[in-house]
Amino acid sequence: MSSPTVDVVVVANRLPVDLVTGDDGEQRWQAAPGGLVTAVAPALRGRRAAWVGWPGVPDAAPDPFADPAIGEDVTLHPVPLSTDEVAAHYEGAANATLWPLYHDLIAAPVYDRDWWEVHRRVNERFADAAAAVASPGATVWVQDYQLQLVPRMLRERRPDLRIGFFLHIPFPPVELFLQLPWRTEVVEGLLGADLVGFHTPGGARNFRWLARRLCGAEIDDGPIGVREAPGEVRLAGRTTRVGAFPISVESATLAQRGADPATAERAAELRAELGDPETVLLGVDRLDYTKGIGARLEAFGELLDAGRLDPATTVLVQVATPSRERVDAYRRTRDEVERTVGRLNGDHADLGRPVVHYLHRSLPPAELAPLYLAADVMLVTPLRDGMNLVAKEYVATRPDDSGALVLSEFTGAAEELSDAWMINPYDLDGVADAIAEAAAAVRSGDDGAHASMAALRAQVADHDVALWAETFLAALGGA
Ligand code: ADQ
Repeated sequence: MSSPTVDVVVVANRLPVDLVTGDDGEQRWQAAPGGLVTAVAPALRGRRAAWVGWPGVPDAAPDPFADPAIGEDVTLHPVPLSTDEVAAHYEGAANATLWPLYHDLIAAPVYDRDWWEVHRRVNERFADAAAAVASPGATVWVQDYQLQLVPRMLRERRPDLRIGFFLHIPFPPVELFLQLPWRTEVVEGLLGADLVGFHTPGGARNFRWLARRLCGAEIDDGPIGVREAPGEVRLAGRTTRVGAFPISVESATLAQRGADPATAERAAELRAELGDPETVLLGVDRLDYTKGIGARLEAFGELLDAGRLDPATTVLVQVATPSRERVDAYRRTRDEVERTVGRLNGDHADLGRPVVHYLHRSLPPAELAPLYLAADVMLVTPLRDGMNLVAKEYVATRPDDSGALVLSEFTGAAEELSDAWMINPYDLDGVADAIAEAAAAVRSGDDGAHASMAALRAQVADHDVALWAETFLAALGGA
């Protein structure tokens, strides 16, 4: 099937629907979990659009199709990956090389030349697929760290296209980035775009500096604004703009869900099921070593050990989505988290009353909302995170100014949510103090805590994900 007129093409590692095999052995498409669909899909509505991505299972090569969950106007173009390509490109170059390198070397990146060779080939396949579907002069929006080589490859194939790229993870400090054996190739790959977007001005500045250092590009040294005033990088007669576009959540939808009496009712039930504790602490994350789950558990344990929190009246709920379970570092992280949960419960729980309730699974949004309402203190403690949508979801879902957000300063979200209880996740005393203070402030209905939550809610209500997509696409249109 060909798509004769496609004005906008999204190119992402995954399609917005996954091919899954049901209990009956039949394969069918199921809405893919994750924020990218929610973030990008609304921008495609009402436009003739295509989405190019991997269907999520090795060796599957279905024909292009449309899915009612995404919209009849959006043609989905599967890019097949073999089992070996999933291992080398996705689990290898993307998740064992680039992911740890871009997250401050929390885990040691593996620099494997064979993986990179496959990674390059897979990026070419995505570029070929995008080049084949885009109409003349169409806009192509390439997403994330797995596809950084695509903008240049696509420009070589289709110089008529308007190409945008957005990086969902942090762009690292320049000294760390310089470790990458393929550093120039990555920067040149991104410079194929007309607009390169990051969550924060810092990421954009790092990239601009590297474009000069590694490619000899001419750059302007001016400040880079948020959602406006991108910087410029000029190379070989072309200009690439680089800017900061902090992603967000569907604030109004979440607020509506949070204000629904059924959500409040379920939240009350949840608190009762937890034994009606005075204080509920909550963590919701993909089970990833970047998320700092260990740090928050350790800090919580120290508060219990020191008698600063009472195990009879405090519980911590940790929901952790299984993630990248075939990558070694993720298996180790899971083991460590589960060992710590076991130790904390062994030391502090009573029969039938755990102090840490741990779920290793994903919850549907309808079940996350009551949890957010039930939580007095939300713990978002990553060692490094591009943005962190969970922090924004918690704030957007709260129906009033109660509750508290403990937030790592190493998240992109910290630049906007400056009224949170800010922590350095490497400073366990500081994490413990912030948790104890936030819990006490919520318990006593402290005015300052209410004012903080009011400011956080206003920030997220005014800066939702639609604004993110609109400002990026508007800047790309003007590029
Ligand atoms: P992630 O690393 O996946 O995203 P995050 O921004 O927190 O991190 O988004 C996770 C999403 O998954 C949220 O919408 C959250 O509700 C959901 N989720 C997490 N755990 C869940 C669970 N147990 N059950 C159900 N849902 C769960 C990457 C970057 C981030 C960046 C986003 C978007 O690493 O820094 O914010 O992309 O750009």
